[in-house]
Amino acid sequence: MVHCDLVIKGGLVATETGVFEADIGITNETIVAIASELPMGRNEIDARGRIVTPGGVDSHCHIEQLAASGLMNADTFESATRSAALGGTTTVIPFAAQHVGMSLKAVVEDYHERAAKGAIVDYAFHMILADPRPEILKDELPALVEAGHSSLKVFLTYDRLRVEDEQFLDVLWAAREHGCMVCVHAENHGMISWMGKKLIEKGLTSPKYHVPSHPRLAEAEAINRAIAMAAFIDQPLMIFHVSTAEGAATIRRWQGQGVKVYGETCTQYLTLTSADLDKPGIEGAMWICSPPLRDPADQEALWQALANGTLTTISSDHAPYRMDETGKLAKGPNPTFKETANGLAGLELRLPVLFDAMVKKGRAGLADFVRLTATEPARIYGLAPKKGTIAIGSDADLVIWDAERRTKITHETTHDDSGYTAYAGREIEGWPSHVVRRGQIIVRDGGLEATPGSGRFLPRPGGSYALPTGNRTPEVALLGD
Ligand code: DUC
Ligand code: ZN
Ligand code: ZN
Repeated sequence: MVHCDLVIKGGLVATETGVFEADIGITNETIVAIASELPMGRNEIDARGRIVTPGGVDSHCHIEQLAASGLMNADTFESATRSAALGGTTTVIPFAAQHVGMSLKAVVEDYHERAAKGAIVDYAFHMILADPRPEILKDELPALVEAGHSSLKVFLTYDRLRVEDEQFLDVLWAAREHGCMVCVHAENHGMISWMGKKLIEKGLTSPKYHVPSHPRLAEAEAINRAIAMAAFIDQPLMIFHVSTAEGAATIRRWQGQGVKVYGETCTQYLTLTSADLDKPGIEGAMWICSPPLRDPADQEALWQALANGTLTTISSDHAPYRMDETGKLAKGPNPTFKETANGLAGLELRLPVLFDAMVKKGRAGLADFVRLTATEPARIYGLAPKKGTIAIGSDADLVIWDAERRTKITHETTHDDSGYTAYAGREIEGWPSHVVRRGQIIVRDGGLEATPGSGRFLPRPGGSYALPTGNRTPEVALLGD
């Protein structure tokens, strides 16, 4: 009789297509059997009465990333992925962020070195292109895609990061040639910049004014423009961090015309609102992120957009900054909203907060939770079926949930290095008791057992996903391939 390295006994196994009771057998880091009664394994976890989901795939998070302002975010690969693992996420896609003048190749090498040293969970990188000059697109990009870096992000806003429309077209064109996914931060730069200046001139500088400084229409306008350009070239596009009802409706309209455009939203847009920024003094700065938190009506629209397939992933957009001079208060103890670093920590709490909202409070089912937090992100970014699902042949990345455990979230209960959590005070039900990464138990009864550097890079070949539809506009077709 063949004994597996590890057997997860008798759990309620959840996949995107259904939920069933089974044993899961694991050998050599891989799921090798799923059956109602497997022979005893060399190791076992008793999961009777527990839910078993695929390890989370967080396809948008910023780790050990240098901002254009020169500010380093609060986490190293070790602290960020420690918090990810404790919250049930076993795969992350952070960024390798180029700034103007830099070699993209050197940037990617640098992030590789940092991740190899610190990462506890498996990882790939999206490359941020802030300076898509011809030699980067022609000489550096092809080799990087060949090495497995087949997704990239561009910004349509922010000084020193944003690309102009013509540069964006260059990026879309190169991505199409090399088979890359393109992700975009879609907000109208002029509207944000103009509105920010006007608010500050009027003395409206406290954290809550960050919200109107990123007008809702700035998001819808830039999403529409970005999709129009991607449709013009016939290049698949991911709209990151959709925060408004109008943004989601814009994506849906283009999807209805057959354009290959995907949409992501994040935990915070579904579970926090702009009211969180309206606190005395500078406290509201803890909730400053971009796009900003919105209204309950937007939350409702985003849930609906997830239910009808307009949006297909929920990421954390983990972007941690401490509430001190190394982070949000780098410009002094009382900065204007414009001078405050944008971002929240979220790697650890993404799955527990969503499990509570979707599975326990009934916003969606367990299968939807799995699809939106693991299976779809893995599929969209070329990691499926190795990651994001429970199936024979897939990596044995699993979370065993104590679905009844109640947790009162406090600043002290999280394990990243930002020093606070935007979800403090919330009581949630359900928490990962065990987390398995490639067959190894990395979290046991809530305690971490993995070593930094044990996470592995996941190369993703260009042209293996994110394929064009073949419907280029006649104008662009004149240019040949
Ligand atoms: N965009 C992101 O994707 N993350 C953090 C801040 C931002 O503007
Ligand atoms: Zn962004
Ligand atoms: Zn982000």
